[in-house]
Amino acid sequence: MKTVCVVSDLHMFCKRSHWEDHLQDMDAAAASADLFVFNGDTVDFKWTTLSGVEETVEAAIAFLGDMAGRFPECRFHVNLGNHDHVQKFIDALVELARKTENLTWHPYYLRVGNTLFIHGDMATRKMNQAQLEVYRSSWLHHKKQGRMKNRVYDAAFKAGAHVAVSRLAHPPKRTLKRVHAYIHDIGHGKPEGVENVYFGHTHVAVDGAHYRGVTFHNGGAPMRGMNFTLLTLKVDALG
Ligand SMILES: [Mn+2]
Repeated sequence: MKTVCVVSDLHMFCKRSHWEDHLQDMDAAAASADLFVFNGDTVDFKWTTLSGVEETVEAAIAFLGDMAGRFPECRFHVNLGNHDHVQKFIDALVELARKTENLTWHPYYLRVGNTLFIHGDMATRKMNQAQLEVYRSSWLHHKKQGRMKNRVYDAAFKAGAHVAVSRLAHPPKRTLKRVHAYIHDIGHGKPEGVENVYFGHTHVAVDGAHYRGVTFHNGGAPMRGMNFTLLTLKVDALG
């Protein structure tokens, strides 16, 4: 059996994320895991507090390269989410993966034995793979949002609006229905041997919910008022 740690929606460099509070736990997990999955929206290019996309790419690549370097016994995998499906980041990831033996990335998913890791954008709007690709393409050249807009969002965030919005936008049953439909579309459903799905995106934690023979997990997000957990699991195969 191999040990896998999965973390989603860190939203690094977004002021509203407390991602830095979890760095020690992430190090501890990486020290004992065989595989560490960043499950999308690891980096927030839309709400970055750094000067822009370039500086954010640089900081994100430095962070990932540093982790992979410090834990050579662990394999790192980066799935993209909507917030980090950004062309300049993709270009830099290609280069990082080329020179980093224990790091891989994929825009959409990672399958390991009976377990599938996906970001989960299709929970917000029903999307098959073709529709998800169209949606993601709209993020490729997304610009960092301006300071005024960010301040307005900060104020709404302090009032807890994000908690209400996330829960309203993602009723548990509909979320599972949409994610379930998507994994069938990409050929990684129960008929193809998938029993566990780890996703994120909604920021709403899901602790082993069963839907049509598949078990769904979501570790939440490190935002105020939301639950956040580094999830650890065992798998019987490392593909
Ligand atoms: Mn997302």
